[in-house]
Amino acid sequence: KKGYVMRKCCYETNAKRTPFHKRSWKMYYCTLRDLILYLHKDENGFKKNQMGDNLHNAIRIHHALATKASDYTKKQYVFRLQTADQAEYLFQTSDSKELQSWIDTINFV
Ligand code: I3P
Repeated sequence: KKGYVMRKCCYETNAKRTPFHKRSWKMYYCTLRDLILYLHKDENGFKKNQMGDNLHNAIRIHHALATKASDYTKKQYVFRLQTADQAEYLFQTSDSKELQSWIDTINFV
């Protein structure tokens, strides 16, 4: 699965709260491959990096959980991603269909 999403970091590894200057929403072209979610600047970044570098902007989703962020009311179509190493992110998708599709893809991959 691939597509544009907005992402906000909430907690880093080991449930450490993301500092204020790193908590803003940013747009990424997001792709999922081999249990890793890659966050590219745009589609060209994806084409350049598809061989698998850019690891600092990659989220391992093995034993991760995606759930609708119904408690987050500032934006629509947002899901929360909790990783095995206790990082946490919010992702905003474009509509309810995309929201469910990302959640299912991450949870049932
Ligand atoms: C953050 C930015 C985020 C906001 C976050 C701010 O500031 O405004 O949009 O999250 O609030 O810290 P900056 O751009 O200076 O990094 P919301 O959109 O969810 O409000 P937070 O610290 O309460 O997460």
